Amino acid sequence: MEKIALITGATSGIGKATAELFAKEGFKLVLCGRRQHRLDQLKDALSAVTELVTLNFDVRNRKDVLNAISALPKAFSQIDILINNAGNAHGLDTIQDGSMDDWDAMLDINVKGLLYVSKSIIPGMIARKSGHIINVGSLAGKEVYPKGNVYCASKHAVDAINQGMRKDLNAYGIRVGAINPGLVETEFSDVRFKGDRERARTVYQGYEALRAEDIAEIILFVVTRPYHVNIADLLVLPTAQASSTILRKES
Ligand code: NDP
Ligand code: 8X3
Repeated sequence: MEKIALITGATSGIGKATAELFAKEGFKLVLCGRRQHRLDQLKDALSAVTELVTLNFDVRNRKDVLNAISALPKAFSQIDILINNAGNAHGLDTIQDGSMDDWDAMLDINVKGLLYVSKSIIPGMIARKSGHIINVGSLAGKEVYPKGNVYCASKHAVDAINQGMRKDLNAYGIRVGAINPGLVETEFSDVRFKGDRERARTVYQGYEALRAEDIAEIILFVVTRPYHVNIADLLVLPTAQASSTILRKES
């Protein structure tokens, strides 16, 4: 039987690339996001390739998260693979200049949203004593860079939650692991810089950033290992990037 994967943040970037690759590999999909037109486009594009349903909810709204996931049609209700990917940075400011709205967004989406989605799916995995959770963290969950303060805090929280889930779910045979990318060229910087495309573009200029497809391939590798293999924590960087602050640019 095909495995069922639920992917949050499937409307763009890493989540979208993962949805497209997983569809090709024959996974049944539950694709989540807020932009309905993007969910519709995904449905149109991927329905010919695999069976899928889309769910529209904001991960910040715990009632909507629980309602949407608990109302999944029976054929999609037993999630085998949860990919906790939805998230973003909002702003890049010193702690003294940071906006409280940006702080709320990052902590509510990247941390609490990930928890709400997980809480909706883990009970079923426990009952079936099977499942695999992939948490998309970041290099920002391993290091703190200037002006990264709260985004880095949110991804350090994902790192802690990843470790905590692995320990708490060990008794049930559920695999838990994190993928922590460095710079990936997606809509991430458009969101961080609130639609300032010029500023967003400069983040990826002068070197070869990771592509969303690179991370999707790694996620596919992680979930297709034999059951006794759990890839617990991966850091994936562009070759040009050695750390949050060391980036070799050609120009
Ligand atoms: P994108 O901005 O391209 O994608 C973000 C996805 O998250 C979108 O599908 C968006 O969908 C969804 N999302 C955002 N906010 C919410 C919300 N409140 N409720 C539901 N869904 C939401 O960025 P990436 O693909 O780059 O980011 C994916 C993950 O990878 C994030 O967790 C990010 O922190 C992490 N990451 C990214 C890196 C990078 O350099 N790009 C590096 C390291 C980690 P919609 O707007 O439709 O809701
Ligand atoms: C995204 C990578 O370096 O912009 O998590 O924080 S970075």
